[in-house]
Amino acid sequence: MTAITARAHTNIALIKYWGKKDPKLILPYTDSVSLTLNDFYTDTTVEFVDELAADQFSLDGQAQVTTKITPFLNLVRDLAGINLFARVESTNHVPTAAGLASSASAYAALALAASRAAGLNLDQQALSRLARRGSGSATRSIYGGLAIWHRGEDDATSFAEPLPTPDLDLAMLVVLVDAGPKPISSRNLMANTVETSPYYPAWVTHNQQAAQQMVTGLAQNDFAAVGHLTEQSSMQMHATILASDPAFTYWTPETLKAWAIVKQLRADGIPAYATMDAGPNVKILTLGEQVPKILNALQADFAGRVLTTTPGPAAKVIGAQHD
Ligand code: 2P0
Repeated sequence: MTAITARAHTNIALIKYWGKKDPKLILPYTDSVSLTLNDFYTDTTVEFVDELAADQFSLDGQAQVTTKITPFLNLVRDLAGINLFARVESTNHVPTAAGLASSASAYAALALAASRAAGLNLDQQALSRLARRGSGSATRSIYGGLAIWHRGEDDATSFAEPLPTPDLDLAMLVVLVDAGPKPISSRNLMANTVETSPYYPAWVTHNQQAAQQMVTGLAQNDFAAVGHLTEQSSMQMHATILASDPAFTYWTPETLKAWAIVKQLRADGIPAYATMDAGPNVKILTLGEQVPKILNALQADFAGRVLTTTPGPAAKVIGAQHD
C-alpha cells in the first residue's frame, strides 16, 4: 500500500483543556481554544504492510513500544475495513529542551497519515474527532491558527473547528525553564484533579464561560481581552491542580520569576500575557512588534533560553510513496 507522510504542528491552549468527562472517548469537561505554532511540529509516515505480524513504531529513529498507538491504529483499521499492521515512523521537530514535544502534534500527524495510508479521505472535522481519540490536545492541531474544541456530548459532537483569523499580529515566546522529564503525566494528573480538587467544578464553570468570551474577544480583535482570558485560564487551571490531593504544582521558582517579568512588562504598558501548561515552562502571548522589548526584559534571567514563534499552519500531507 501507499506510505503517507503527514506534518502537524503543536498548539498551545489559550483557554485550557483540563479534565475528561469520558476518559475512553476523551470527551472534555469544557471547550478549549488554541493557537497552532509555526516552529514546532511532528512528521509521521505510516504504511500498512502485508508482511508485518504487529505494528512497528519509531520516534526520532528509536524503536518504541506500540501500546498506545496500536489501539489508535485499530480505530483507523476499523474505519477503513482493513486488517493490516502498520509501520509508523515519527520525527519531532521540537527543540528537545522546549518541553513542547506534546502529544498534540503527534496524534494529529498520526491521524492524518494513518487515515490516508488506509485509503480514507476524512474531512478536517472527522480527522479532528479521530485525533481526539489519541490525545485531547491533538483534536485542535488539525487546524492552523486559532481553533476551538467544542466539548460536545458524545463522539460525534466533540471536535475542533477553526476560528476566523483575527486582525492581530499574534506572537508567542517560549521561556525554557526546565528540561527535565515530567514528574507526573498530564493524563494522570488531570484524572486526579477531576476526582479530588474541590475547586474543579468552579473551574469548569469559569473556563466554559471563558471559552465563549475568548471567541468574542478574538472576533473583536481585542488583544487586551484575549491576553487577560489566556492568563486567567492558565492560572485557574494551575490553582485547581494545586488544590488536588495530593497537592501538586508543575511550577518552579523560575516559572514564577518569568511570570513576574511578564507582569512587570504589562505594568510598563507592554501587552504580554503568560500561560503555562503541564510543565514549568512559560509561554508569553504578545503582538509581533513587542517581541524585541520582551526578549530584552527576559535577557538578564533567561538569556539563550527563549524561543519565538508565530501562528502555524494546519496539518497536511507532505509526501506519498507508492510501492
Ligand atoms: C491543553 N494540556 O489544553 C492542556 C493544558 C496541558 C495543559 O492538553 O490525556 O496530552 O492525551 O488528552 O492533551 C495536555 O494533555 O492529554 C493538555 P490527554 P494531553 O493543551
